[in-house]
Amino acid sequence: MNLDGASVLQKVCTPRYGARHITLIDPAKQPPEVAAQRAMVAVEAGTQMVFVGGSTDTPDDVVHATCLAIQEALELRIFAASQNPTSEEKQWDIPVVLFPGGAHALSPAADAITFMMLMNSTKREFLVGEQVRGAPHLAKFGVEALPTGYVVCAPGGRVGEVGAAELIQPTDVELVKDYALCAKMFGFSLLYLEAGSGADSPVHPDLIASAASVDGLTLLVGGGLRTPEDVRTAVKAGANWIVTGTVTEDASSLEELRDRLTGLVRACLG
Ligand code: 1GP
Repeated sequence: MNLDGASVLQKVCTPRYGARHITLIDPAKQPPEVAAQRAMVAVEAGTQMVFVGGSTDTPDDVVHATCLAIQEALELRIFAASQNPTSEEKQWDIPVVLFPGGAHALSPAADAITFMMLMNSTKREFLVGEQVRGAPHLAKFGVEALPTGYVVCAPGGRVGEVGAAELIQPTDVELVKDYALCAKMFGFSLLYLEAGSGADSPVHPDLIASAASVDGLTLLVGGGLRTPEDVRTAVKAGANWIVTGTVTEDASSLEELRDRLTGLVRACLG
């Protein structure tokens, strides 16, 4: 959704106190209508952006159906809020952003895409190959590209394996800073430090702090963040956005999801 006409990039990069929360919805993990219900609960709990993506092999039509279902649910909530003087339409003005595993997972129904270079991949495909294949589709769709340096840190999980990443280890504090500098010099606005979905341990706070010492980048951190304490540690180290996915997928009910996300969103304030 985009009510005020500002670009998604402007919204993402405007500094805020503490960090903001992103709910990652993997279209492969539930039908579109369930994805939309989960996204609405997430927004009620205070999440500020929805990422759609994650798996490496989800086809376009599944990604598109999920984006559409989420956008339609947001539109309905905006309409309902516009009819109710005590409700805020702005609460539902939430960007739906593609977080693709490759050029196959795109949708014109998204507001933007994290247009990523997997900077520590050893394969051309993830440095620039998939991006070259995806760019003409995105240009045709008019989906806004958010230029993003994506750096996979240990343990790295499936994205580390599939993306053939030379994983950043917890002690590689200088190296991660060099990646951040490099991202800035390429003109990327966002830097995403990823430990891998479902990781046993999140990105080490020393790595986050080192990357955050490079100014001019908006820092996203995700992978293995499950508890409010995990989130507070990442925020104190300098994360601007916290991404969580698994806690949404494995919640046993929408109520449990609401409780979990409320705790994580609060923790984003430090
Ligand atoms: C994956 O960083 C995200 O790209 C989210 O990770 O599923 O571990 O929350 P989790």
